[in-house]
Amino acid sequence: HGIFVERTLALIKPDAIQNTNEIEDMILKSGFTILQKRRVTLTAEQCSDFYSEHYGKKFFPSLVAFMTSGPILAMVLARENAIGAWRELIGPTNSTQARESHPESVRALFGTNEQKNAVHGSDSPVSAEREIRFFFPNCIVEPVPVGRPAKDYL
Ligand code: DGI
Repeated sequence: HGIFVERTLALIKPDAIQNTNEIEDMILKSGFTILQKRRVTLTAEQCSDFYSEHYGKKFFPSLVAFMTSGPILAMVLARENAIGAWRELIGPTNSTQARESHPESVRALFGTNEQKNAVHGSDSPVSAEREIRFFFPNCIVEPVPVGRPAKDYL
């Protein structure tokens, strides 16, 4: 019962890493708590593992090349309905389309096209659990009641 915080994985991709401060401001103004933060540069093998659901698609090689082209920032975000709320804030996958339909979204503001789209967000609870563990193996991912001190769920 009650209101439960949820966690999601956010990535700031290489094309938007210089906009980290503005994106973090949007995250905090939307009521998220940033529980964990880690700057990493993925190897092609790590990136292929992270995006394994897209293996074999025609854009997969360029997706991996792009995502390994520089540092990314991985964050665990917490909020009520964090997964849906972060997907809403980032907007549609294609940044060009996002500028038409969701002009205030992160992808509209900081992305370029369907590949260079500034940020990632988990699309379901199962994905969020897997993706949080991928970057933060020690992070507890079960939802916990609002009001619990942050240190209890780091
Ligand atoms: O969950 P999303 O990131 O919104 O989208 P997704 O899981 O379908 O795709 C993962 C990433 O792969 C996406 O952020 C950008 C890239 N991508 C998806 N579809 C295309 C694509 N890149 C290219 N070049 N072309 C595509 O059709």
